[in-house]
This record gives sequence, C-alpha cells and structure tokens, in this order.
Amino acid sequence: MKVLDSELMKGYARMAMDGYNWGWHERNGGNLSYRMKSEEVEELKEDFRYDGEWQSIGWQAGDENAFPGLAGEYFMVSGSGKYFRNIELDPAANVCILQLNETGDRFRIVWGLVKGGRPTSELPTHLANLEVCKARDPQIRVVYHCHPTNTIALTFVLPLDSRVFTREIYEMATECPIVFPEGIGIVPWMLCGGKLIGDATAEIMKTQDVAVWAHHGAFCCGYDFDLTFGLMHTVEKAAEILVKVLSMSPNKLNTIQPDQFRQLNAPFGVQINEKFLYEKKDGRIGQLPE
Ligand code: 2HA
Ligand code: ZN
Repeated sequence: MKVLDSELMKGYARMAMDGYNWGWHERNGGNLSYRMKSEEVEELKEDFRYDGEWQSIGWQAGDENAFPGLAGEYFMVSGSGKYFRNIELDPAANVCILQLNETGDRFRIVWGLVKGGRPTSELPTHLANLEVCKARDPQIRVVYHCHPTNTIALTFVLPLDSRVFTREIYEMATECPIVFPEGIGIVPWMLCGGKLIGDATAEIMKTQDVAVWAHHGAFCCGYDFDLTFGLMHTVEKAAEILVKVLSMSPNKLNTIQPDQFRQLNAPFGVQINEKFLYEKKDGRIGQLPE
C-alpha cells in the first residue's frame, strides 16, 4: 500500500490540521512523531526506499544521541521548518518516515520529505520521549509538541512547579485528573532542539503524559492520535478557563476540594496522585504546598 493511502497517514494529517486550526502551530511551530507498528511497516514497506544515507540524530554541537530502546524501529515524523498547515495538503513534502539503525544512534529517511529537508529539530526530544514511553507502556506510540496559547501564558504567572501547575489546572475541569491522574511536569526555560531539553522532558515522561516547556509550549504522549490530541486539548481547555479566572480575580471564591477529587478515583478507575491534592490556605491561585 502507498503511504499516502494509509489510515496512518490520514490520522497523522488530521491531527496536524486539528492542532493548526486550534492555533497551536504558528509558522513552523510544533512537531509530531509516531512509532509505527510492525504490521504498519509491513503494509507500507513497498513504498519505502532504502538508499538514504544514515544520519546522526543530534544537530546541535556536542550532542551525542542514542536510543537503543528504539533500535530498528520506524517513525512517522514532521519535517524541520515545515508548516503544520501544509501537512494535509502535501504530506509527502512535509512529513517523513525514518528508520533507526541497529544501535539506535543513526537514522535514515525511507519515505517523504520529497522536496528535501530534515526531520524535526526536536527529534532528540521526540526519540527520548518515545524511548521512555515505550519502556513504561509499549502501547504509547505518539509524541506531540505544540504551542498552546493559554498553557504557555500560565508559565508566566504560575510557579514553575509541577504540583502547583497541575493542581491549578485540575481545579478548572473535573475531567482533568481523570484524563491525566499523574499530572503535568514542568521544564524550566531551556535551549530547545538539543539533548539537554530532550533528557529533561524524557525524565518527566517516565511517569507523566504531559510536559510543559516554560515560555515555549507543551509535549504530550498517548496510545493513538485521538488520545494524544484529546489530552492536549483537555489541558489547554482547562488552561483557558484558568486564564479567564485570573483575568477576573487572583482568588477563587469556589473550587473543587481535595476530598472531592478523591471521590473521582473509584468510579473512574483512576488513582489521582496525592502529591497534587495538598491543602490550601485560601482561594489564592498559584500557592505552593506548605
Ligand atoms: O519549530 O516548535 O520547538 C518547531 C518547534 C521547535
Ligand atoms: Zn516548539
């Protein structure tokens, strides 16, 4: 089968367009990677070419990237400098499928980027995340990076502390702790595109599905495009409510209390991490645990 006719390509392009339509992909912002299933590789292999040169994964000076946990695997990845708004229009020019070598430290392009280019500048972070996510749960295949407006705005006014950020987001929508009971991790501002920020993000993704990059954007992971997009959408929706609340008042008159969150655990089959359910002194938004 041709890659362009596959359900995988359609699902990938739809997610890219959804993110663009939500305003999370200005210019060439954001990137999306998918670790392919072996049956998808088998089905699409006839459309691959194996004459591409093996290339190193890091593009910043001194970066030595190796992902032995992903050796030999295939990934659908957006192109560096490509615009999400063009992906659906011309997937073959804006997306590629790459294969890692048997030691996981080189890749070659087997499909796509037909007008030239490299995979996303954030490839080290994507592969670092996909590697730890695979070790945590082999069903996790999608890693998504975008620039969601309200989530980013909050990184200027909330303490850059995973507990506070998560708790304030949780309080904005009952659904949040059910969708991401392990909360949101925070990466302070760091140089993007390199190994250091990749490692910091992957440290979070060992246990959490969402990582916010202060003053930049967010990363999330999931089993498939629907779940991963839905996760980002849920976080950003709650962030938008918080921005509205903060624009009215620095304090909340009413909110969801820790014991009310705990009531969600049994009926929804989740275990909300207790570190987010600390007591607060008053309704002030952004207070640190005692
Ligand atoms: O330009 O979003 O973080 C792509 C990015 C880099
Ligand atoms: Zn970015």
